[in-house]
Formats: sequence, C-alpha cells, structure tokens
Amino acid sequence: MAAAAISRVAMAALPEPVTQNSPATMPPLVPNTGRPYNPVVTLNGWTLPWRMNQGVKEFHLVAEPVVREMAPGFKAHLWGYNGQSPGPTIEVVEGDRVRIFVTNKLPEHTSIHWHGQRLPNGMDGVSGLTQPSIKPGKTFVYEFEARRPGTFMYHPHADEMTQMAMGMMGMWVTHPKARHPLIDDVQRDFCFLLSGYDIDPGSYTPKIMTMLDFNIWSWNSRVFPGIDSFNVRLNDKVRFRIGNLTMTNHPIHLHGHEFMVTGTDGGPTPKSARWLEVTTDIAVGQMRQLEFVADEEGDWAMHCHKSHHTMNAMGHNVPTMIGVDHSGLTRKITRLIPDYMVMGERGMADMAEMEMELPVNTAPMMTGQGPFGSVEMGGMFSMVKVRKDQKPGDYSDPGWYAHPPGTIASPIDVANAPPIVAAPVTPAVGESQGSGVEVRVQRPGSHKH
Ligand SMILES: [Cu+2]
Repeated sequence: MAAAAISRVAMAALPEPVTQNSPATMPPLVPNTGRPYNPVVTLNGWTLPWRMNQGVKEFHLVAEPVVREMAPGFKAHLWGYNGQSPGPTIEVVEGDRVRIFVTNKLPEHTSIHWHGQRLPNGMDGVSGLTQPSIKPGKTFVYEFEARRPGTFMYHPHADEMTQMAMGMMGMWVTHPKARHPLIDDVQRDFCFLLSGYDIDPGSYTPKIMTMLDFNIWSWNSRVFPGIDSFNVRLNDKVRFRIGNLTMTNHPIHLHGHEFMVTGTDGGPTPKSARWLEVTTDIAVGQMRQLEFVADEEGDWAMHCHKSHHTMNAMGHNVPTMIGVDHSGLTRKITRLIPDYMVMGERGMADMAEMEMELPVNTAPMMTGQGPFGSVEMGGMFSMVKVRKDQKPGDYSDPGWYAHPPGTIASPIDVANAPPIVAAPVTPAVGESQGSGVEVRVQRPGSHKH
C-alpha cells in the first residue's frame, strides 16, 4: 500500500465526535500529544480535540444543523459542525499527518474543501470534481500531510450557496514545526471568520437566496454586543488571523495601534512586502494575519469600517428623515394611532437609546452599553482591551478601562469659558503675508517691460 493511501484498518474505529454547546470563547487547547505549539484562541469558539493513532492526528467533524446564539436574545438556526457555527478550529503542526472523518447529519449531501492547503487532488473536497458528495448519514475520511504553516479555512464545496449562507465554515491553523524566519512568536494569537446572514427580525433561519442584501454581519457567527473582547496584557505581541467567507469585502480597522499584515492564505508575507496600516481590506475568500504590539492601555475599538456592517438587522426601506419636521403630521397621526413614533429626525442615534419593542428573536440595530452610554454599534464590532495587570494566559474580560485623570474628552462650560480669541489670519495661496495683493493672471505675450 502506498504511504499516502488511507489505512482501511485505521478507519475501522471512528474517534468519538466532540460537541460544543456554548458560544463562549474557550481557553486555548494546549496540546498534550503530538508536536508542541503555541495554541490559538478562537473568538467565541473552540479548537477540536484530536486523538493520535499510530502517528496520525485524527479528528472527527460532524456536519449538522445547530442553534447558534448570535447575541443574547437572538438565536439562529444554522448549519455547522460539532454543535456550533462556525465549526471548531483545527490546529496541527507543519509536517503532521492528519486524518479527518466527516459525518454528514444534514438533510442534503455535503463535502469539505480544505481552503488553501497543499494536498493530493482527491483530498481537495470538491463535490463531483474530486470526490463523490457525502450523502446524508454517510461518513467520509480525508487524509493528508499539513505541508506548510499558515492559516487556512474549511467549508463545503457542495451546494455552497446554501451551505455557506447557513454558516458551514471553520478555521484551520498549521503551526510551524520549528522557528520560522517569517513567523514570530506572539503572546496572544486570535482567530475568527467573517460571515454574513440574512435573517429577518423575528425569524430564525437565514434566507439562502440572498446575493447582496445581508442584514447580519458577524464575527464567528456572533454580532455585537455578543462578540467577546480581545483581552491582552500591555506590551503583548498580538496576532489576529481573520478569514472572510461572506459575500463582500470587509475593511477591518483597529484603533490606537498600527499593525502589519504578516501573512495571507498563501502563507507568511516576505518582510520586504509588509507595511504598517490601521485598516486592512479582507476580500471574499481571503485570510489576513495582522500583528502588532499592544503598547497602549485602554479599550480600543476594532471593527469593520463599512458603517452598515456595524449594525444589526434593520429595515433597509427606512427613508432618510434628517431635517424633516414632522411635528404637524405626528399630531394628526397620533389622533388615529396613539403609539405612533417618528424615527430618524435628528439622525439614527435615538434608535440606540429608546427602548423600542423588538420582535422576539433579533438584536437591536445599534446598541451596546459602554461606560459612557450607548456605543451605537452592532454587527462586526469588538474591542481590544489592553491592561497592565492582565496576567499572561488570562483571556478573561477585565471590565472597562479606568482612564487616568484628565485623559478623557470632556464637555466645557462655554458660558464661563475665557473670551474667544480670533484665529490668526492665514494667507491664502498666492498671497504674501498681510499684503493683500491680488494675483492676476497675465496672458502670455502681454508682458510689458
Ligand atoms: Cu464589513
């Protein structure tokens, strides 16, 4: 039998599938078998345990319908793996031989494509092209060597539109087997996937035919305020591995620090091709690896910079009402409908503050209580909490940042403020300081000497 062929004996006993029911961020899974590595932390997720079988790392993924809490009070009926959407992160080491059993408990066939991996063609998971689809109730086995270190993804390559719109995806991290010139050691290594859904307020199942108009923009199938913060110690080197399996690009923005993109799904980026940024666009099907030293204390926002992606389910047909005076109309309507309410006359911030009754299963459009009031965010928004006293390896939420006195933007008492001093006059371009000379354009040839 060829070395690359799957051992029929090994297949005889399937490893017990492990299931996770909590959407909480699980602590890193420190390896107790196989080669050592520094594990990642999956945002509002977990790493799949494995068993060693004669030198092969064996995992068991179960494709199945799941109920995912996307935020407190908002549950979605998705499809995922081993109890959650996204599925568990798979962590291996460069050079590991990996065997993954995939059991299909969905009502239709599926397959798994190992996005970004070097592997034998027949292990690539493209239903119909490289393998027959995995029919409901059946188990397939994939086996290959994790040939290069990096961050990868997994997702079905069978009825993709439906299965990815339903949340079937996961991350895969291959750690380097030794010190790698382009892969730095970090103290905190976070990973998560960007995923988008179209779930009407009050309903539970995503609309799978949606092409563009998604209304739920999530990180690992969670939306703010349901997304955990990234809690780190001051001066930690921090890495984010972010994969995009939505249907549009997401410019991911970090406050208070600059980062470098140190890797893509193609592997580590050469040092000469790295530059500092505070926002990096992650296109569909891409992975970006961001690294920075968290050397500024505080609660730093981190979010998608498309402002509609930091909101939860909303009616897209709401007209822009800024500057419209409804007072006369409202009075007339209130006579007929006592609860009538006008929205958006001064902007949409009121939406976050008013206690409007929501349908039973949804998340408010913009919400999240911060220490100073409503954060007016939703969707793809979280925080990096940098603290001096966060213990190494402690990922728990340290609470709100206590700002040193005098370091918070604050209101001033305009009435009792010193008199306004006129700003110094700045000469316009073409004017010399205070001369008041007007510049005239002369037509060529009209010079007189
Ligand atoms: Cu976005």
